[in-house]
Amino acid sequence: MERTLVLVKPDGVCKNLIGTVTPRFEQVGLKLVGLKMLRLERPQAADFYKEHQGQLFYEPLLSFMTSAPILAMVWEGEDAIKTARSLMGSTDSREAQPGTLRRQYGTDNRRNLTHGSDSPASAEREIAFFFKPDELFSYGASDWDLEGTRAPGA
Ligand code: IDP
Ligand code: MG
Repeated sequence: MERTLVLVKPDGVCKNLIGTVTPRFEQVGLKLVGLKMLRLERPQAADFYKEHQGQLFYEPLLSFMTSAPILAMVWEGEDAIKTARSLMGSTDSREAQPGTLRRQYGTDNRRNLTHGSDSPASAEREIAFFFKPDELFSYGASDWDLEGTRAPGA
């Protein structure tokens, strides 16, 4: 099963959209296996986005990403990387496909609500960036249903 890192960026958190964004990933069949809220420090944001160092938008991106808390999530499922990115839509919210999260709730090409890993290699790096192995969980759909294993009357 593939895993991908998804962030709700500061705009999504500040607009109270956590409860709007997360069900969308559940609805396409992905499973949440890791979750935390944190505020990025500038050096962390710089490291996370280091592939974009030197771009005109790099410094404003770091300011944006450190402006408020973010939600970091790991979603698991078949084709999780592509599935999550198609749900989000393309980078510029103004040009993203109608119905995508970025188009519905993002603002422009910087303030675009969510991040999603773009390849298995980035997913591996980005998941490890935010989560220790014991902060990620494996579980099945019926793991909670322990009735058959209980002693009578318990
Ligand atoms: P992605 O998030 O769709 O993978 P990337 O090209 O990896 O897009 O860019 C990382 C982030 O940098 C974007 O999500 C967006 O917040 C910001 N960004 C990308 N291109 C621009 C731009 O041209 N102007 C302003 N911000 C940008
Ligand atoms: Mg990217």
